[in-house]
Amino acid sequence: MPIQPLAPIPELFVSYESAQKLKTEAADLPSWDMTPRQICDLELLMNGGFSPLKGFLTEEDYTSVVETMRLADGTLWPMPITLDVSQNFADGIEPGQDIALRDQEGVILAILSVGDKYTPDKAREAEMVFGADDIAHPAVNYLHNVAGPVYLGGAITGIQPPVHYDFRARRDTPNELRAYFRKLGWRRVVAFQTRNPLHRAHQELTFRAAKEAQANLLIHPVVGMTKPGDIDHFTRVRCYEAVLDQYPSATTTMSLLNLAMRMAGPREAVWHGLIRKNHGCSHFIVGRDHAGPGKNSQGEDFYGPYDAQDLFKEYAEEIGIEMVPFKHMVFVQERAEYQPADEVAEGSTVLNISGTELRRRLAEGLEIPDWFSFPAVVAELRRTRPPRSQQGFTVFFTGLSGSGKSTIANAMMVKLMEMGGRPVTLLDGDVVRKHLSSELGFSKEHRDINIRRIGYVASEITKNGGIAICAPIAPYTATRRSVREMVEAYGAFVEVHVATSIEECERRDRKGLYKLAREGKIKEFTGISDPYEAPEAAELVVDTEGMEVDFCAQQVLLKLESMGLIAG
Ligand code: PPS
Repeated sequence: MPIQPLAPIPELFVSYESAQKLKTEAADLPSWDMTPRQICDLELLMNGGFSPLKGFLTEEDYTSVVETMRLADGTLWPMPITLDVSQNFADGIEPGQDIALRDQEGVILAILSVGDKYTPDKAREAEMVFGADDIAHPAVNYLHNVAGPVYLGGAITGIQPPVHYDFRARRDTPNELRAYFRKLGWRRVVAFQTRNPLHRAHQELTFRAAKEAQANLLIHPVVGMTKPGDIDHFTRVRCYEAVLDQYPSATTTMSLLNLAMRMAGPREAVWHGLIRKNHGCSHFIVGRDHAGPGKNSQGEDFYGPYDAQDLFKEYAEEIGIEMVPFKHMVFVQERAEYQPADEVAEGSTVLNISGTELRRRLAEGLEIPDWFSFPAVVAELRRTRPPRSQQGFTVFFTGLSGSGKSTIANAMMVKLMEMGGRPVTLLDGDVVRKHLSSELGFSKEHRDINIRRIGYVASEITKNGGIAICAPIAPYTATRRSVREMVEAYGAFVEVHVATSIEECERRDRKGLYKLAREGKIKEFTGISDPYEAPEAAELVVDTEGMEVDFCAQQVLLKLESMGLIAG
């Protein structure tokens, strides 16, 4: 059957003149400053990447998507695209009203005609969409700890796309890609989705897929939001550019997709298929553990390695795009080539470097063999990820007041300065409260703001190659986790639980605060009248009872050495 030439896909933008007019009028509307994830979603809503969606999901569509993977009218759509807002903002908004959606600099990107506002059942959303209400899943964590409590649904009127200053020439809307394919006469196009640098296994897989599908190849990496801890998109795009000449330019192209991934495995694969269909592709590669989020809090995989392929297969016809399934590709030494794991002849020597192993080799400055990757890619990765002993990192002490955090942290700072090499900053609880958080008290909300500020400063120090030593109480697991994520985007995060018991802290009572807390003269005092959630997976636990400060600081130093953060 001949394949129809690609027609343009509907976008949600109004004409330039209308947009100018709307922009002026929108100045009087209530406005919502969108989060980075919402901006990604809005871009794909407006440019047709999320077609047939016309806006953020209303409650009826949301419930239907969560429960059945379909919009209320029955159309297949597996991912809830929702506009989450704060309770405070939602309280001032009524259905029927228009609101201006702005980027983080305040530029108006779109108008939302609010259809309804609703409070979602987030636990249910987590179970149904991500398979478990477990915050080890990055999207479930986002849902509970980042996203606002109320969703606004309604149609979008697009004014302008979000502005990107990076890699502009490599970003294409669905219609730009469709026009490109039309112009080149590409009727069959197989898309390769990725959030990682391309190594030789990926090249082999994409070549094979293009051959199997008798199609042209679109390398379509995600540059919106990916899994926390992934290699940043700037580095990745430089890596992609470094290997593009390994592909025949007459049959292959690369374009960047500003998608905010959810790591939802099977549902995500179906969603990715719909998005690629909208971008004019006829085929889509689904490999092993597509959009996998890693391990759950029991240490098991959230999804089976081929669950995504199974679900895709079930819906392929409706998605309107053909799946090119792939098994895990491995290097077969005797043949000096990559093969799908299930095609390898018995008795062959199979070589493989996992993502974790690659990170280890980069972190330790070890060899990365040519059979695994391209020298240009490795050079680019090494530029961004120098060995750990040259990277910035954060040591985050947490524990009760009077547990000895500050004393150990001070000792650590001096020892690290004695070693030299990297600048060291101490963000002690008391110091931070004086210089960064003087207006804050000790409510949960204020403690969270305080810790996030510390996390932000520590992540900047880490990014710039320094050592940040933090020593706040930081009593909440979720907040410590979000600080960890902020820092791990740039370097190691070493959580040290100073596990001195409440009895011992109270016995010492070096500042006399426990006495005041017992007398009720200090309210919300951690360990007495306010909670302390002890870390369950800290890199190190130190108990100061009966221990010299010097010994405790040594334990931390040894930990840093064993993690490769300081040279042995
Ligand atoms: S938090 O929860 O992480 O924001 O607390 P933090 O900023 O580390 O607290 C700094 C010091 O404030 C003193 N202090 C209190 N601690 C706990 N609860 C209450 N209500 C309180 N009020 C004052 C306390 O001395 C903390 O210092 P450290 O160094 O931990 O003893």
